[in-house]
Amino acid sequence: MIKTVSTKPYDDQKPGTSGLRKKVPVFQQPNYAENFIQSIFDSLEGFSGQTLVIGGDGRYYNREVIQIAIKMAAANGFGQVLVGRGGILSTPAASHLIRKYGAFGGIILSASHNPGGPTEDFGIKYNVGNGGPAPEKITDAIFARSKVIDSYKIADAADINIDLEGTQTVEGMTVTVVDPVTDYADLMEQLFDFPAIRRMFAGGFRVVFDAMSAVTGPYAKEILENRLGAPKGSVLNFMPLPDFGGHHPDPNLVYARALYDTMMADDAPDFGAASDGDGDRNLIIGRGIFVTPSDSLALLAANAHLAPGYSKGLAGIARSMPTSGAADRVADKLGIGMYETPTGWKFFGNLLDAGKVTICGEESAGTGSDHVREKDGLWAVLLWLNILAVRKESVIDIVRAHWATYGRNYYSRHDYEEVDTDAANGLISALRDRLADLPSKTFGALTVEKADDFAYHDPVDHSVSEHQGIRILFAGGSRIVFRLSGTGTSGATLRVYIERFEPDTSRHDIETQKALADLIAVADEIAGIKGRTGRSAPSVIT
Ligand code: VG1
Ligand code: CO
Repeated sequence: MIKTVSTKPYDDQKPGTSGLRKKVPVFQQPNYAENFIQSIFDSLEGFSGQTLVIGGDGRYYNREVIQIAIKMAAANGFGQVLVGRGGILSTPAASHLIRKYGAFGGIILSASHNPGGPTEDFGIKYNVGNGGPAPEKITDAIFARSKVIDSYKIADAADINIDLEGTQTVEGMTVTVVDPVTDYADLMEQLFDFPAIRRMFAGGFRVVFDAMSAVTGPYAKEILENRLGAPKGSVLNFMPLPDFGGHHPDPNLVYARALYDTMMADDAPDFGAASDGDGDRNLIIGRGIFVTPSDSLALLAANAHLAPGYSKGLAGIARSMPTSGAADRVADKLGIGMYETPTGWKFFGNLLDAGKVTICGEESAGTGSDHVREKDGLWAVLLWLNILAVRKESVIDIVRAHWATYGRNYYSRHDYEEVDTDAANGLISALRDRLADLPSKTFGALTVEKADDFAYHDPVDHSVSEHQGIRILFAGGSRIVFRLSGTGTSGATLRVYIERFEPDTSRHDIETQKALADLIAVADEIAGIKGRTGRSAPSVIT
């Protein structure tokens, strides 16, 4: 039986950089998840009889919302739901399933790199038929709908057994429970030279992958250990846990500190990597060297042709605006297009669909390609391994050679988390007010060349996205970017992105924070970070 349930709207269901993210107790309010899911369906057209992919990163509340989403899909007229066994699908695997099975779209339940648990974070994101996050036009429509919604539809049916592979039926709709790993692992096998990586492992190359008790565990076990023959135990923390073992599943130098320490030790393995809660981010550390995500994007783009899936070369590269310009230098040398987009993977979709770019990346540890429409943590790890297997050099040697060829973009991001929302908004609007008089001002040895509030003009659908971050560009190529996070769930997070280009090879060995010290000081001078936020230091430096 299909029930129509009356409901009252909530006013805070605005999707952020990557879907709607809130604390679990917020999602547990009466009809909160139902309202948002119905608002998604009400903003779409033409899905009757079509397929919807549903899965999540296994965090607390995942299984409950999966049941709701399946029953609501049935009541709203979908013909089939594909769901990962146990409700598990990494974000890139969900993207792949949507594409592979020609689904109408997908609902991904995740708050990505945010912690999980009864009082931590949960999230719902809608992906469209190309497998990528819904563009702003749709997320704006969902938000508008959520503010006026007065009823939702749901099948009054027993729970679906999501742990049993195979087919069940709910109100005439087919529910197919699939293995979450197989299709994705098969795709990786098509893109990369598995025999070469297997030989490298057999030759004693040592890899360690930290799944951070999040969704990539089963994927990494299957691909690295089972299919590629890495020794058992190469994948750490491989059981997805609803609270990620109490850890913060964000693969950066703060939350993946143990991996970093392992990789800096004398007897370090050859290659270390980690992924985040939903499997779309990657951390790459070679023995004795952390590779910044911005450098990793540039290095992967420069070497991608060594992997079978990219042997024809790249059509172009895209990066989010705050990501360093290292990849631009590679695009320049390859003579291919370079695109600068706002933060968030949804802005890459059109460029990928139009065939303008092959590889995309963000400074926040996201890299990916046209194989899916999400960033993809394990994909980046496997591309790195493929490159290492072909070049037979160490990570550190490859990185140094890259800097020698292209120059080094020193880069760091300083995050001030959970600051007062008014203070954060005040800081940004004060910067905005000063944009006109900053050019040609000097700060020590630095002269401002240009200052603006980044706006993106999509070259494919010509949509415009404004207010995507304050950029202060200095003569000589140094840069400071200020923006507020769109993924947090309490207070505001100020992100300050700092970059300096160094062409001189003899100056490629400076400790990053030292190399950027003058810019870090200027960032505070221009924005008044300490004065406005009351913080004397960032909460996280990546
Ligand atoms: C952050 C990152 C951004 C990334 C987004 C989603 O957004 O800066 O680059 O795309 O998270 O990543 P924000 O608005 O907080 O800066 V995750 O791994 O959801 O999927
Ligand atoms: Co993520």
